[in-house]
Amino acid sequence: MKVWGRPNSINVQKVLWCCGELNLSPEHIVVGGEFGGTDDPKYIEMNPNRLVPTLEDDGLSLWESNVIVRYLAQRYGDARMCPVDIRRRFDCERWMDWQATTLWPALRPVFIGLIRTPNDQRDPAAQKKAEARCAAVMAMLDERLADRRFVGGGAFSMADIPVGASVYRWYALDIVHPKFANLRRWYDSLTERLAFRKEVMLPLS
Ligand SMILES: N[C@@H](CCC(=O)N[C@@H](CS)C(=O)NCC(=O)O)C(=O)O
Repeated sequence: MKVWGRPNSINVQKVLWCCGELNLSPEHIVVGGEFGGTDDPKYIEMNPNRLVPTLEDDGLSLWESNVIVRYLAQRYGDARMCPVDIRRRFDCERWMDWQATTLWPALRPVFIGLIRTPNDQRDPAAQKKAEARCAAVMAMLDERLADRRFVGGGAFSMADIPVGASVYRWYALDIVHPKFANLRRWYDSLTERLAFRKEVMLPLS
């Protein structure tokens, strides 16, 4: 098994964290961003998006980080990691799609504005607006976690991975974080997981 992608990419982090949870030890090939490699014809054959991550497993090439997490959880995980019951399964799926379509689009501008934008090019008004939008989205997650230990229910599952990698970034940013007791309790529990610490809790860059 091979995972292609630079370690500071949130989408690569999801995949490496998932591998850690499943006790898988893929070969990790660092490509993308300053490392290049994503425009090589061989890479484009695996991933025509020219983005990271890409997974190679058993003759299969997969891209789209949340799809890779689903694949790994179903193929190598148990019924907690990837629920068999169709309603529980799709409850998890929904939160994984929510991360890609709602949470990350809200958080990304805050992250880019503070971590990847030089001081003299920052737009404080846009930044403030983005932070407020992000807090509103986090409030929804806080509510979801009011009566659940984890995003998918009582046990850690694939649903925690995309959302957890995003929430690490949010807490790691130097912004005002409204007090969300449920979210914080869940997040603190993630910080006790070895693979989360190793693959996700890295300095932001
Ligand atoms: N929806 C895709 C997005 C992939 C993506 O945007 N990856 C970024 C890094 S987070 C990327 O490849 N950027 C260009 C690069 O690193 O060369 C996924 O979830 O895998």
